[in-house]
Amino acid sequence: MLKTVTEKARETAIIVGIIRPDQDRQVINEYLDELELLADTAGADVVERVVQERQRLDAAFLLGHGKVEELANMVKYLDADLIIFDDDLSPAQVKNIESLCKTKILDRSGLILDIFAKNARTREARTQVELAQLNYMLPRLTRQWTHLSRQVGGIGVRGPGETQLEVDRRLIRRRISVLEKELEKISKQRSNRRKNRSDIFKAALVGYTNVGKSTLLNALTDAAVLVEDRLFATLDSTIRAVELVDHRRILLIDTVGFIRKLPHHLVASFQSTLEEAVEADMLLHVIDITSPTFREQMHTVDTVLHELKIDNKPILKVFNKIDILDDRTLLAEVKAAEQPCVLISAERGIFLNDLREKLLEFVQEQVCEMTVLLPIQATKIISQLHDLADVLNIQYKDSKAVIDLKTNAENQKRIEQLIALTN
Ligand SMILES: Nc1nc2c(ncn2[C@@H]2O[C@H](COP(=O)(O)OP(=O)(O)OP(=O)(O)O)[C@@H](O)[C@H]2O)c(=O)[nH]1
Ligand SMILES: [Mg+2]
Repeated sequence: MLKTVTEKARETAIIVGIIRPDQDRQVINEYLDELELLADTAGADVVERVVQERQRLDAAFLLGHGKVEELANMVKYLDADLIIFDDDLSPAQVKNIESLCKTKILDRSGLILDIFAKNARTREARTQVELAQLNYMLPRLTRQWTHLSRQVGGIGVRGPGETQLEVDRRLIRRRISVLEKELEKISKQRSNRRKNRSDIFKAALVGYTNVGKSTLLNALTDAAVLVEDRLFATLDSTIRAVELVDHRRILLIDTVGFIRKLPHHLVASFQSTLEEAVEADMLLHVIDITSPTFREQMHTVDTVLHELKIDNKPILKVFNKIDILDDRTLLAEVKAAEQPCVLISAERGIFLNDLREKLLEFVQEQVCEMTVLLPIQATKIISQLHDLADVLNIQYKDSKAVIDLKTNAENQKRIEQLIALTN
């Protein structure tokens, strides 16, 4: 039967999960719920879910050979456009399953990359996604990509005695290095912009995808950031000023969301967007308390923060969406176990003042004023102080420089170390 164009715009997918001996079926089903949401975001409707219990993963097919044959029949029967695996597939597994099932095969990482590519709007986001995609593609390059050099214009790109595959690899590597240089440039521009606002306190919104980070930014500021019940609506960082209860203004930064099994290349490429979080004075870890897997989501976020080496910053946990929470006992439980935290609804504007007050406490604790005494000759250290703090005043007395500074707790430690060097 012919499909109409609108029907064809969305693809149909079968999703596949594996239960290892140490895992339970319910957890795998929650992973598959999330995979289904990812598929939906990418533009595919899931028509079948396949779960297999396995002692160990098959090197050639991931699943048992019989199960893959079953999948092949299912593809025919359901006219599926693709099969998506929750587990990572090796390039060989993709090839083997593809040749048996005669349809597109994707794993979770590939799917996430696809969504990122679809949602990337700015030059920076696009560059980052393309870089991640090429890094993902490189080891998976097989004959199917051999059209690449023709696209670029075959003449002049083919070296003597090279196979098509080698040419493609070389083209990709060359493109990767162009993109890396481009990102370096963007990152420098960003860091210059950041220097201009270095004296203002900054808090970054971090958290699992779809928990309400952008909704919270919109609720606290006049930002009109896109909010969607889709994964990875935000790929760029947006910065806005927020007024606290004492009318002090701080900056709030919206960032890209995290997810379980975030592809490694993606985290690396998004370093430049996430630099805003790296430079922040504190983090607001936003959590969707209504998600059945919110504890695991928190753990995923902690792991990524650790990878980015920013888990040492002060963190305020913000439990969101309490307006639709059925299990009210959870509120007391979380309050007792997860301090410092606030429980809010960003969408309904519930308890946002609690959040503003808590933020102020963090700011007051973080912003410290200090006076340091240095020998006048220590000009190098004095100039370094300008990078680490706001220099409020310098006076020279008895061959000493007396310097009043305003800084944050982290830089205060560094300044103390610098001063210790002069003694
Ligand atoms: N009921 C309820 N829904 C909320 C609340 N906050 C956000 N949402 C909904 O949650 C969904 C995701 O919100 P976003 O603000 O886009 O989430 P995000 O964390 O920025 O997501 P990404 O940028 O995609 O990672 C949207 O459908 C919002 O309307 C809340 O307090 N209560
Ligand atoms: Mg967002």
